[in-house]
Amino acid sequence: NIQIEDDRTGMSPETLKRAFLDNLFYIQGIARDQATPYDYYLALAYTVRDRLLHRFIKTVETYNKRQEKLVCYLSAEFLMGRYLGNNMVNLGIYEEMRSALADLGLNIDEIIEQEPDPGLGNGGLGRLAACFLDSLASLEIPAIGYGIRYEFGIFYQVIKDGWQVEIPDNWLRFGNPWELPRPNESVEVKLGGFTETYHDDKGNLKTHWVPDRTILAVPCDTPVPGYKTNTVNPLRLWKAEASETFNFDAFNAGHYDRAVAEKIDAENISKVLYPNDNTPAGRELRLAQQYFFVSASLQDLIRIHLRSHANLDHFHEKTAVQLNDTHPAVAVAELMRLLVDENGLEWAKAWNITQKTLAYTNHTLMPEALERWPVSLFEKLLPRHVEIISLINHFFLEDVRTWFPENDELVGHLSIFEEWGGKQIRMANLACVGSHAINGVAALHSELLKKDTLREFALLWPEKFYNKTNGVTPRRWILLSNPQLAHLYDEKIGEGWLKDLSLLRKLESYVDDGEFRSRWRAIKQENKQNLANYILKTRNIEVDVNSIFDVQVKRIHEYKRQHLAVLHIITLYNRIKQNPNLEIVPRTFIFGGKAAPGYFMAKLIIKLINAVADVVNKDPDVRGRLKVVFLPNFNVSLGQRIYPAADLSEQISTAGKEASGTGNMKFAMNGALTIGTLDGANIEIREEAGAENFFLFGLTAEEVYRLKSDGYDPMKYYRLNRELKGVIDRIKSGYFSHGDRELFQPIVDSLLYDDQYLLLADYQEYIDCQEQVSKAYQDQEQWTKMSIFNALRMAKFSSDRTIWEYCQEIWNVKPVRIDLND
Ligand code: 26R
Repeated sequence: NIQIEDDRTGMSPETLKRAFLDNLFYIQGIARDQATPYDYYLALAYTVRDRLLHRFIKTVETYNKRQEKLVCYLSAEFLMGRYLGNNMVNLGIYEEMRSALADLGLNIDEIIEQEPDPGLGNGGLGRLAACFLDSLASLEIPAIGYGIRYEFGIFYQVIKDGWQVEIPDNWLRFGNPWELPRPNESVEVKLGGFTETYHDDKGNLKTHWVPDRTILAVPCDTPVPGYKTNTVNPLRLWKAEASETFNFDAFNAGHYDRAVAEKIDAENISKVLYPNDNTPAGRELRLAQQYFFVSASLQDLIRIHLRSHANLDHFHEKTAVQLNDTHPAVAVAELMRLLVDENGLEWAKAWNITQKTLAYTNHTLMPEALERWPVSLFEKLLPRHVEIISLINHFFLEDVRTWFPENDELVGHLSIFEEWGGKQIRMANLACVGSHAINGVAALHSELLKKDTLREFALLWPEKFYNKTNGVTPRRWILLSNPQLAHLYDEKIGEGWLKDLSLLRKLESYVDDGEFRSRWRAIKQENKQNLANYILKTRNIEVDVNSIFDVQVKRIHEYKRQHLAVLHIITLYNRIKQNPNLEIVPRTFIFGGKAAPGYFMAKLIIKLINAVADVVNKDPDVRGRLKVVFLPNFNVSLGQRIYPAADLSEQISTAGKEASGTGNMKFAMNGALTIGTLDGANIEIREEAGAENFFLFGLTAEEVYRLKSDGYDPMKYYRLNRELKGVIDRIKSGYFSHGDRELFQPIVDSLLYDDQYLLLADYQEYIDCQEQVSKAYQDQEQWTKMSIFNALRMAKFSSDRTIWEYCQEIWNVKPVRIDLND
């Protein structure tokens, strides 16, 4: 009985090598001596893809047969990062492939670097969606991710003269080997027009939507494999195209120019990701994007359901739809429309199904980030949905009035419509009313939601509120990013930790093993060296790998307080200038992150970081004790380089402002110590790591609230704190701006006269805490122990734990094992 491995499915290095060469020849159509690194990338990608497809097709087939409940994750953003390395890891063929390529004289790491970063997201929310897809497939949960196939993802950031400059991210330019377009499963999405009523054949009054345009939504599926499971779930992203019927009519009528213009209009819907994170962009096109992917996804789900059920009566028993923030909240109205207008269900029955299907995750407490759409704009695009939302609101408020008579204030807070200042639709209220579950993303955040942002809903429906503390996938954020660390774990306890991160606790006794600790330090040192090489190559700055790598990477936002870290740098700089022989523990400050293109203050903070870097890095008095580096274009791939190389993780947001944070988890898993406030998931990270292994400073959320209501005066801190005054005066003087006193004036003014994020109130405690950090770093043995405890105690922050909780408490779904021989 001879077994021959198939070239498309075989996993041995010999077969992989043959398949790779075959793809290079027959897919890329190129001879080996002509092939570029990108040809090698594509040949390798297709080799990996073949092995995915085999499992993908089996997975979909199994789901159709078994008819278990399906999770649908609706998200305007999926920040996936590169696929190639991750897919090889999850298929369990990374090492085999490395040796197959090495035989051909090729380096796998260089090939992996050829892939453009699929950056279809802004930051935390989009990356969370990507980690969730990895965990869903790894836990063998039937799931689909639904979103938009943006032609241009998050812009590419370059730094020119210290300023951020945005370059379009044309990530599809050289093709995308991972996606499978499914034009035959396209659906039509309507927009604009008006509504009219009519009587159906039974004499019932019905409403009919007459749109003024129809867009074709074409699904493109990307297979998402689980870690060492046979499950491969689809990420289904919708691409907008002009609908064929429309094209035909317009062209036939002889309006060639108009037809072309409308075709471009249609394609614009999935053209570009809005680069805003926590700052509003109330544009019509953004609402069109949201409705476009929500409508297409819900139509898809209904079609899937009706393939094997006679009607939609039990839709909610087979489908759980999660709304990733309010970006897809129009789903509440759209599902009602599809059920009532298009499928003839009664309103009450449809409403029951809708509420039981949908659940809503809130990701921000920033008031300016709560989505509101002017009714006039909504009506123009979605006239039928405004009617449906009005009806939902009418029935809802009727109930509220019977439960709480004569409480107009409560009604005002709960209403989906904001009446004053131009009528608006509050998307968070719509999401709450239409969902059976509402959750925040860290314990503190979920509490503040109930106490503050969604207080009235929590009073009304306490049983609807949950907490689901965020997590990140250890496959990408430990194994792929930090292979040396992963190897150390494998060596000591085998590979099981990647599926059950709590197994790392077994290693805790090694903190007392000097040999283990020096091995731990050697890994960190090598990671730091790799990053140092990257910094030299890309920025031409030499950094000392024995200095503290003090890192803050995340979107640039005033509430995240990158400029508080700058105040610390200038404090140290001023001390050195006063006493050039001062002994300080050397530090390398590393920053990275994008600013929303329209967010002036955030862009000025980037300029300030670079301006301070220019002065500090060049000043001979500093003599290498301080270095400041801004790494351009922070993205998933750069994160994979940075987190493993960090000694210190900066998590210094104003308490109560950062919903969770997820970078904080990636740092800690890779053995960085955190300096942080009691905000978001920092609180839980500290609980897990142990307070003695965490550098805590700053006001609590409660104290922030009280200080503000008592009347906060930042000027008081400036006047009373000489060192702080010295720092601010240094910026004011034009010292970092070639004598220009205007340039950073907006930052100085905002700190002295407003300071809504309380930098000055937290300044001294932050500086003192950083002093503690420096002291601790001087005892390398002790520091290493703290580092080890941090990394080993992060099991709670595996997204597997998070997803499992969603499955149990919100979605009510269970795993489906995929058998390839079925
Ligand atoms: C509506 C528009 C202005 C907009 C608002 C907010 C667009 C994008 C956002 C991004 C927000 C929702 C976001 O990314 N929030 C982050 O979600 C992470 C995952 O839950 C958290 O870890 C992080 O604290 C939070 O800021």
